[in-house]
Amino acid sequence: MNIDVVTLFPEAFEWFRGQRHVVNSLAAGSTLTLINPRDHTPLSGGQVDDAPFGGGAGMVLRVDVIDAALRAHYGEDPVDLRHTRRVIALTPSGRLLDERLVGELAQERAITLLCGRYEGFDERIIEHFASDVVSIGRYVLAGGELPAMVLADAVLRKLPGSLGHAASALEESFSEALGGFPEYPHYTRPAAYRGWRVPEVLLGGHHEEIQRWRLDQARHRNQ
Ligand code: 6GU
Repeated sequence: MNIDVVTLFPEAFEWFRGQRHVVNSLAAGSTLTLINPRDHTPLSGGQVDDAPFGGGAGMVLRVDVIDAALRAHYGEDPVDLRHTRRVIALTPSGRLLDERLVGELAQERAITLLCGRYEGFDERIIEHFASDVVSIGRYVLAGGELPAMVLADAVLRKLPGSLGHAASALEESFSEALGGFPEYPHYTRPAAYRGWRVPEVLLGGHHEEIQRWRLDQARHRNQ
């Protein structure tokens, strides 16, 4: 999968790029490309945003700047871009990111994530360049960078080669068998700590019983 991120803060992704499953995904052929609108702005002084028409606090990302950045990177009118790849604007009021949307995006060959900053995007960016508008939760963050990393993290770990073959195959079956989430409780050594004992069934080595117990726990947790 090719993930392009349009962000005024590409350096924010350095940590993310070093995460094991991201490194694995990139080694397996995925790409993570950062596009900084400031590098492409037609305005002087690196300007990318402006005061909102009608007044109000904060600054708004300009549509001409995002147009120029997308056009420079893709070599086509960004109005057409969304017909060949998902162009996802990240804003707090968008469609909530959930496992289903993650699964949907993991099927794509290429996606572009638009990170807003300040008060957000000029609405024409969303209207004319975006195919999707996505939010990671009903709260407001200072920008779309963390949401972009959350989305990319969730999508990349779905791809083969990200978690290592065994782990991902295992996870897949858990996910289906447990109705969407590998959400049973986990325990490791010591088997008893301060009198807190690990459930006996997990210590017995009876795989069917363990599987039944986990399924039961997962069901109860998801209610
Ligand atoms: Cl996608 N952006 C911002 N700025 N805040 C958010 C969000 C996105 N999702 C939840 N809060």
